[in-house]
Amino acid sequence: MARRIMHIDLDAFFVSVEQALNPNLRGKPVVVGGRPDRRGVVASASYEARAFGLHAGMPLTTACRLCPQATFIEGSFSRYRHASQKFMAILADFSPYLEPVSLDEAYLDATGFESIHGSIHQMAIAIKQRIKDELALCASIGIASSKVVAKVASELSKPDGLLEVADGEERSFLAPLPIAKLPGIGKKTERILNGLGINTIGKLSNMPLDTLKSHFGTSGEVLHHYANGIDDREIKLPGAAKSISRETTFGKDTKDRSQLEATLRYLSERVSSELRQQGKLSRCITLKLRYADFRTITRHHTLRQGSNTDQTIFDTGLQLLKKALSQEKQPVRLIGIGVSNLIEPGRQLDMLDSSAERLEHLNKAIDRIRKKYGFTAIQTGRTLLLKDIFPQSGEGYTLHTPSLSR
Ligand code: TTP
Ligand code: MG
Repeated sequence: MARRIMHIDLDAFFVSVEQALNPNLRGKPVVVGGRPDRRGVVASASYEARAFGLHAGMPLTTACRLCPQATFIEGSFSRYRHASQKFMAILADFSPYLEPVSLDEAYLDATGFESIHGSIHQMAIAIKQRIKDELALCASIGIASSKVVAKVASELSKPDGLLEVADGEERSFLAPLPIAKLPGIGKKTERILNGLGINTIGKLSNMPLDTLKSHFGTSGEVLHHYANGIDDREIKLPGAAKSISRETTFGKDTKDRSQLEATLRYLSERVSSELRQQGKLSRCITLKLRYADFRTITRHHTLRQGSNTDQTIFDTGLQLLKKALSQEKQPVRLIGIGVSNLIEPGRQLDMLDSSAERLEHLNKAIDRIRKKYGFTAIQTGRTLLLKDIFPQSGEGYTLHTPSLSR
């Protein structure tokens, strides 16, 4: 039986919460983002404001020029978080297979729920009605056999929409749409595809896989599948790791750079291997150091693009380590590295950097060998040094490497 996946997204979320609280604002051009005479951008624009060309990300000064009669509101994140919690609670009443994606967006697996509501379409109507009755907000819902098609459908149906794509109709539904409607196609990919004469999802779906791969590497394969309405991604229930980290306490406090760097390398490889096992990329790398006097510091770096390679995670950690050591002369008692802000690879199809792709292949090969022969079967020049520092026991080092936060 084909899956029935729903993508639910609230319309003009921040603005709609303000309109729900203040009926005078309903049906009018409203912008949340800040005062128009201040620096800043539009976070959310009502559909009445969008008619004047306003959209998220537009500088407020431009928004004010295009639509001076709009009401500009600073906004309050706690109000939006509160509304979001209520929204997710309503969805959870309908199916336990719920994956919140952002404050106002979620996937829900409704497969097999026809018998309860008459049809999945009826179920979606009931969800929209409860959101309207209890929150005075409007949701748009797409229903399809996969996440990607459901998301395109909900976006297309906005505002106050409901669009179901029947099983088997995925390709023909997507075909006439401009490529920018396909999740994961950013400005850069769009430009390259347009340069190749590809402007619709249908044309993209007919492009030979090899050609796509030659332009976009492994992301080309994802593009090919999405354009053909193929997407096996499951609904991911919350509770999966939000961060992964490893740390180790030295037997004896140390200032030895090579020992610190070798240990950091080892811990980075452990963390990135776990990331790859979970099929995730990380955008935030954190270094943790505890000094001899027990003072503990953490230093973060945010990557422009997500990564799960040993090299990127180690290199980033190393930069943070070098900086920290230049500022503090005490010996180190504990070193740790962590990754957070975890994302799925599908969300960064714009990864066009072939060196990043080569690293990904290399790391996958290393994982395969390690799975077969043990983690320390492969070592880099840096971690080899640990052999002299830590006695080896069986297959792995006797490093104390607890997972800190899960
Ligand atoms: P979206 O769902 O992208 O936008 P929206 O709900 O305002 O409008 P619609 O879904 O009808 O197209 O984002 C949800 C909220 O996230 C949005 O109300 C405000 C916030 N947001 C920002 O703060 N900055 C942004 O650039 C975007 C896109 C959204
Ligand atoms: Mg929205």
